[in-house]
Amino acid sequence: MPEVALVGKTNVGKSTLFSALTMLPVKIEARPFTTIRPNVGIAYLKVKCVCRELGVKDNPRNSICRDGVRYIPVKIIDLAGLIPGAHEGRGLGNKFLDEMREADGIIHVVDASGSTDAEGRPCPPGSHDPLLDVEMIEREVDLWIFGMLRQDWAKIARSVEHGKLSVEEAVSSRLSGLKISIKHVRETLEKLDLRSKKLGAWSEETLLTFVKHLFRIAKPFVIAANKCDLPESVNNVRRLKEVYGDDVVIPCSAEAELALRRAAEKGLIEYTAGDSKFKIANREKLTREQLKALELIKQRVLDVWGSTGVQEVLNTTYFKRLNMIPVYPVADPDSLTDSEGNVLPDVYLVPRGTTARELAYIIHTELGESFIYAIDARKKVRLGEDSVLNENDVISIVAAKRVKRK
Ligand SMILES: Nc1nc2c(ncn2[C@@H]2O[C@H](COP(=O)(O)OP(=O)(O)O)[C@@H](O)[C@H]2O)c(=O)[nH]1
Ligand SMILES: [Mg+2]
Repeated sequence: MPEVALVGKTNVGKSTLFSALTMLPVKIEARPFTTIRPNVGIAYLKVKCVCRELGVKDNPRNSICRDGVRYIPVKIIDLAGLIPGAHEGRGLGNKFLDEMREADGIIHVVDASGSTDAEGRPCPPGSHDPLLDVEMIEREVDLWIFGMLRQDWAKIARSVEHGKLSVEEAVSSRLSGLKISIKHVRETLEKLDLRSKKLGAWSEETLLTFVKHLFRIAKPFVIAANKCDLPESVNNVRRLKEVYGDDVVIPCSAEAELALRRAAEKGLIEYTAGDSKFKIANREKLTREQLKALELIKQRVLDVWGSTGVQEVLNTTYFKRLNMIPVYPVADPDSLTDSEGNVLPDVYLVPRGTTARELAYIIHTELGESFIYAIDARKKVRLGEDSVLNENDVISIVAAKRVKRK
């Protein structure tokens, strides 16, 4: 399952965001995916399902479909708060960095209202600059990886010079626990024009620059500009966007989202994650305080920002930053079912650019190995192994071996 990590300073709202994201987005009878550990849970991407367009009633197995909306589970980890010096093991530094290893992408949570100081202590809104926090976290992570590589650099350089390994192989194998691949290393070397330079001749500065770029390529991040319900956040969201861009900075209010999901769960309001409004379902059941709190969420969050931003944080991470697309593998291209008759059972997130054969490999190694061709179930045409898949493709793989889905 894809995995994303919440990183940030203490008290910026990581746990609140984690709670909001791991609440079920819709009511269902049996919860198919449960919390794994207290700080590891399941969150849901929200996409338009292909069921309505194809005129079928689906029975999802690896995801949930409600009212034509597909909810795709992803693993989410709430990491311990990071503080300056973490890369040297200060605070929970090492545990933190260890838990981040597996993540495909990172949600960097900052307190956009500026009401927590550099060490994560509460301070008056507007008195701390959240841009400094983004820089602090980036520095800690960069120095940590830098430390790992520098320690072994002479050894890595030798194995390349003796022709045992390519640069990509040597560097990525040292960082393999971090899900940093040969492709990521190659892209970074090319970007920085470092191909022709002998590893033994790299300065420490070159190595640090390399690490910075490598990490950003291997682990794309979004900045969740949290506490946007506080007016002091408006200016900071603008400043963050100026530096990191509109596709990276997503204003959000984790507290508002959590309150709305809880009220919806109790049947007090009608609301689904990502909506721009909610409807009061049962005014008599709400206390005066609850009504006031809901009114404030409307005025300070929904009317100002268009939504709480929480669903957008997750969707942006996968669809804009990690550049994933949803595709729907089926066994039978006519009935759109798996071998047990479930209609549109699965949705897979794959990197944009994935080919038909690569999808077969993702589903099952044997399916990839014995791949003959694929069928685009919508157009009823054959696809060769190198055909690049499109968003929302419904694909049936024809292979020499029949394999059961994982
Ligand atoms: N105003 C406001 N406060 C928030 C928001 N999200 C979290 N908080 C508050 O910030 C404090 C720290 O939250 P927490 O989730 O424990 O932060 P963590 O240390 O990063 O996990 C708590 O008092 C939360 O109620 C938000 O969206 N708006
Ligand atoms: Mg926390």
